[in-house]
Formats: sequence, structure tokens, C-alpha cells
Amino acid sequence: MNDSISPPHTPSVVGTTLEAHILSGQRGAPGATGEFSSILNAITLGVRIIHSRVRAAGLAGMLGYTGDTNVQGEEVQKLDEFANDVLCTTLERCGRCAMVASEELEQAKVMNESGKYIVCFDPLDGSSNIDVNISIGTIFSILRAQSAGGRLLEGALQPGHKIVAAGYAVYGSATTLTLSTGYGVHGFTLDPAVGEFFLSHPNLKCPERGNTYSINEGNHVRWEEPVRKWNAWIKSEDKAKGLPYGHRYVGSLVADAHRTLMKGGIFAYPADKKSPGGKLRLLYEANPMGFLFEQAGGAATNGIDRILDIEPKALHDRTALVLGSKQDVNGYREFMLAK
Ligand code: P6P
Repeated sequence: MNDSISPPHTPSVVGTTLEAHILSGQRGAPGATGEFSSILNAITLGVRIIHSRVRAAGLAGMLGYTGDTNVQGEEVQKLDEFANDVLCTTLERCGRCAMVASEELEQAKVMNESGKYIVCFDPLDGSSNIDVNISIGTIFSILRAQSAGGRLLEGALQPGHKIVAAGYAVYGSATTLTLSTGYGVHGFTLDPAVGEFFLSHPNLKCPERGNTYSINEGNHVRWEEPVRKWNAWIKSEDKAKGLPYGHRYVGSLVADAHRTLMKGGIFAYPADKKSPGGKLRLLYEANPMGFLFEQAGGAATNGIDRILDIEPKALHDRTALVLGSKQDVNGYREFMLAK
């Protein structure tokens, strides 16, 4: 794909749609068959359908629990199920998707064995916030399907550095889509009157350093000593070092990550006594966010190691996750390595 993913910005009565942005990346890509664009369009159609249902959830009686539980052992809210079904359907119908892996599916789902791409997604992240009208979202990543003779040689269990595209939607005061296809990060905002995403934040960059930290302080008693020392440091008074940082925590990864990407600072969900392997999912949350933060000039680790280098062992692996400005993520890492 060419370097300038977005067409040159010329003032126009019509903004740059997501489709035009994707196609501009497509144009000039050697051997581009449009499969990639078709997959991205299937995902964004799914996001627009989920958007409409999330907006009307209160009226549509979609709030509340189905009474089922997902592979994570969490009660599945109706909207989780709906969002998962929508994305599986739009990706199956586009006919170009080899396989999907979802936080809501115990196993990966083979779709079109001749497809070139695999899509991993968390269909509705932050679902515990649905009933209280706090921002929730959809997180996805796209990997290449290595297949020979129609058999998928390599499934979704690929390290994050193999991701070719990733993004997340935030269903908040506006519905936004933050996307990277490997050439920087670009933000789109849905115009609900038109049903189109328009480029609103080209070339998003995560500041080198921020002044906000985001962590669930309610887990303090469960943290290991290095995390507690970092936490005490970031709240200490030291004007010369720009301390203390302000604290923000929504409890919805897409919201906390989006704010951190836009304004800088650090988000951390460390492993703790309750979640010794970490709480967040490697394939559906950490990897796509790690790809996006690195594309925006930020960093993503498990506290010490680069998230995108972690070799997944199983579809529902969990991990500690630290996202944010390079300086802030490196500062956290120094506490984790200190003897
Ligand atoms: P806690 C939401 O359930 C989620 O998976 C992420 O979106 C969010 O960052 C995290 O869990 C919040 O977890 O334990 O702070 O409520």
C-alpha cells in the first residue's frame, strides 16, 4: 500500500469517507485484490449496525442479561450476543474472510477457507457499562491466513506483530472509529444522518509523554510490590518531574485507551492476585490496541515485554497490559525491572 493512506486533503463539500480512505490505500497497492477492503467494509458495516442498536438499546429492551455466560465465565448481556452475531454475519457474507476468532466464541469459526484474512474481535468491549450509558466499543484486528490447498495452516494464534490492520469503535457521545492499516492511525466519526464514517482525525499521534494515569485503584491491595511503588510515585508531588499525574479510569478499555492515545499518559491493567495472568485478552484487546499505539508512536507492553511479541498459546489467553506514551510506558517498565 502506498505511504499516504489518505487522499490529499482538498477542501470539499463532501468529507473523506472511510471507504475512500481505504480505497486510497488500496490504489497502487501491488496485487491488491480488494479482499482487504472488502473485509474492512464488512467490519464497518457491522459497527454501524451495532451503533444503531446500542443507541436504541434502552428502547429496544436489549439491556439486561440473557442469563447465558461466555467463555470468560462472564454473564453475557444481550448486546454482547447481538454484536457478536452481527460481525460474524457481515464477515461471513463478504465471502473473503477465512476465519474469525471472537471473545464471545469458545472456538474460532472457519468461514471461507480460500479467504486471505483472519479477523479477531471483541464485539462489545466494556459490556458491564452498557446499562449505565458509559462508552463501550468494538475492537478488532486483521491477520493474514496462511493456507495451502484450502487448509488454514495458521489460525488466529499469531503474535500481534503479524497484524496487518486493527481498529476500535467507541459508541460514546459520538460513534468514532480509530483505524490503522500499517500506515499511521486515522480517526473517523460517524454521521448518523448519512450512515457514513468521515475522516475527522488524520494521522493521530500519541504524545511522547502525558500527565494522566489510568488504572483501577480498587485493585491496589492485589497488586505486586513494583506496581504499588510505581503507583505511589505517579501520585507523589514533584513539580520538576510533572508529578502528580491526574487519574482517569472509565472501566471500558476503548474509552480509557482512546483518551490515552489522544492525550498521552498511561493505562495499566497489571496482573494481580485475582488475575495472576492478567485480566485483558491478548488476541481481542491487547494486540489490536498494541498495534494501534505503536502505529501512533506510543508503546504497549505487559509491563516489561512488547505486547506484539507475545506468542499466543490459546485463543482466550489473558495478559497484563500497559498502553500509552513511550516515556510513560518506559517509566513503568523501570519500576517493574527494579530490584
Ligand atoms: P475492571 C471491560 O469489562 C473490560 O474487559 C475492559 O474493557 C476494561 O478495561 C476492564 O475490563 C475493566 O476491568 O476490573 O477495572 O472493571
